[in-house]
Amino acid sequence: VGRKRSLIEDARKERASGSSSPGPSRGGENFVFEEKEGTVTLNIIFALSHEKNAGFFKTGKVFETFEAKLLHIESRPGRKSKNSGCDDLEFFMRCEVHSSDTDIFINSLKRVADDVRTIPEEKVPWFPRKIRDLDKCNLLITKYDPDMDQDHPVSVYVYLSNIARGEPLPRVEYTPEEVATWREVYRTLRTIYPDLACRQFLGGLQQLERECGYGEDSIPQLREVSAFLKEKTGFQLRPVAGLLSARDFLASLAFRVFQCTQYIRHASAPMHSPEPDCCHELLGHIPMLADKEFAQFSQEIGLASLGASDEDIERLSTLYWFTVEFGLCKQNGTVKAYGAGLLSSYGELIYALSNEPEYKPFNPEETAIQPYQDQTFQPVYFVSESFEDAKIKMRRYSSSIQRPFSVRYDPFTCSLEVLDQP
Ligand code: HBI
Ligand code: NLE
Ligand code: FE
Repeated sequence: VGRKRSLIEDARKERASGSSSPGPSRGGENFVFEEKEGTVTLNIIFALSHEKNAGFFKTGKVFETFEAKLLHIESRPGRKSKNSGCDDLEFFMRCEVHSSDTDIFINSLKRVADDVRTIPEEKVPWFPRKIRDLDKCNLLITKYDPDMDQDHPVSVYVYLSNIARGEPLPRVEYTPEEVATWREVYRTLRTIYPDLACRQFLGGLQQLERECGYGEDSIPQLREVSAFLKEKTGFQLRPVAGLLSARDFLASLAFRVFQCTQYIRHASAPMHSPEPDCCHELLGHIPMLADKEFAQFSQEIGLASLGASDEDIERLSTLYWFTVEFGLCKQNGTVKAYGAGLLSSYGELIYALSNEPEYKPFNPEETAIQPYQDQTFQPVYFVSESFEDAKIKMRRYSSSIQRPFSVRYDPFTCSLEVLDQP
């Protein structure tokens, strides 16, 4: 199980190394760096106060003495200057020294500069800070071709730039055969929704039918649906050519952007598709994203994922899987579906709400490590008491994820404020 993960990570590292910017953003203890052919790379921060003006040249002398190879240098106003108005400067330097000289080199710097510290290499994975950065979050894992053998997906990378360029969402001319598939999916699902779907979903779908042209006769276009959602919960859609890496997919949720596929499943299998398609997005996700509470829940998973470790991404995407995709909840004493993967699959929706599968109460610590199935029905479903309850539990879980910073979303600028923790 799991979606072609090594591919994801390789490509991500490639991208990260292309766009990484060194910066003196995080402090730490003296840090031993990777050793290569007798040299080590150090990231050093030190301060020079006003009185120590000549200090800069003295530090240069230390670099010269130890034959330190300077790789990068930056300066910024130091901490003291902010409080006392005196103009000290803080320097960030990245350099290579002989491994055996490391300690004496740092000690020599300490004699001529203040607050000498070494800091670890940037270990936080890159993440988008502004909504237009999402143009870099298009790491495609599989481009789905419904006519192709399921076992042989093609891997490609596609970089769309809709957000940055403000391009309108592309319209798709669906063939009569494709519309016929949509009709069949819509018609069969519509008959079982009233019994099996949660209240919020039914409300959303009714609104879409009234206000957004939802119905069995045509496949709704992303442009209209996106405008509808924007008014309801601020979510907007952007087109994507297939399955994205979990990191990129979750990151877009932080900005209330939902990445949507536009192709449709093969006519021969209208009741279940292992990969997302427009039936899944339009019928499964969109009605739920029109609910305020649920929209908030989705965004919060996205915010928790930003800059998280690979292990945390894995757990968050499992949580996303068992809630947003395959979640069940209690309503008026009965169990209903709210997961999009269920609400877009006639086969699995019936199965999930039959007596066959195992149910477990939703509990993030446990749910996060449950193995999941992405080619056929789930072996187990997690039942939430309510969205409110799921949100509170999820918040508690997210706050336990260790990150050396915290993020806050600014809805006015659609960007993140990233706060270094004291
Ligand atoms: N990409 N386009 C697309 N749609 C998804 O639903 C999706 C994805 N990539 C990853 C993913 N889902 C899962 O890993 C989630 O659990 C995050
Ligand atoms: N199994 C779902 C469906 O048939 O619509 C799609 C799941 C996508 C994660
Ligand atoms: Fe989905």
